[in-house]
Amino acid sequence: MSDSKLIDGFEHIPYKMESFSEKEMTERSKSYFDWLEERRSVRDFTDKAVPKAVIENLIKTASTAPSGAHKQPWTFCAVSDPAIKKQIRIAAEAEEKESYESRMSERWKEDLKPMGTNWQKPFLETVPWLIIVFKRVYEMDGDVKANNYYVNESVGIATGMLISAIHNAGLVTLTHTPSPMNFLANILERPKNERAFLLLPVGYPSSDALVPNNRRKGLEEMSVFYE
Ligand code: IYR
Repeated sequence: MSDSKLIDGFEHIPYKMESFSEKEMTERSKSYFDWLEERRSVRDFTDKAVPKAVIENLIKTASTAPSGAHKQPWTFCAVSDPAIKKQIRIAAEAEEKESYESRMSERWKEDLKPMGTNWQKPFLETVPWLIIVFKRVYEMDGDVKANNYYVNESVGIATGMLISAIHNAGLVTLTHTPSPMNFLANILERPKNERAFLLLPVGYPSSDALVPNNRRKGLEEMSVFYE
């Protein structure tokens, strides 16, 4: 490329993007907020199919996230195979049952009451797709382990972008955190450098889906401006 430049021997290319007037910027930032404000975590899904091409686009969007030294330390496993979904449900419910019955503190369970959640996870089988996000803790450079950087931050950001992409597609999800999650690496036969990070069921909300009447913190409760 003619206007590219070498910095320390590495190619850098000009960055161009559209910018907006302050009025447009204010309107766009407001409408983006209004739109994301509509997003809710949903636990009741239909089995209506979602095209694979949509899931591929969602995953590609997540992978646009910034990451430590651009290592992109993530692997997204997309499961539509009913037999694998069933295996995941059985294993997740076994862990969840144990957690709800003996691993979680009383206070934790009390805090979860408004969410209307329990150890049963039928949605793991109902939904057309499960996306299981794995973090890649290290890469193998020959037979030497090379640790990735800011892995939790990077994969957390990518997952956030995935969640907004799911919302943008008119679909719903839930950040499901079965604990411990190592059964996912076993079922999906992932290599040793990958650890399960989050499980996101993706599909349509059922017509009678209910969500908790949560209120979000207002700006003054969750921000401080220093001007
Ligand atoms: N892992 C359990 C429990 C759970 C924990 C929190 I913190 C939540 O916000 C919701 C659920 C589960 O997925 O049900």
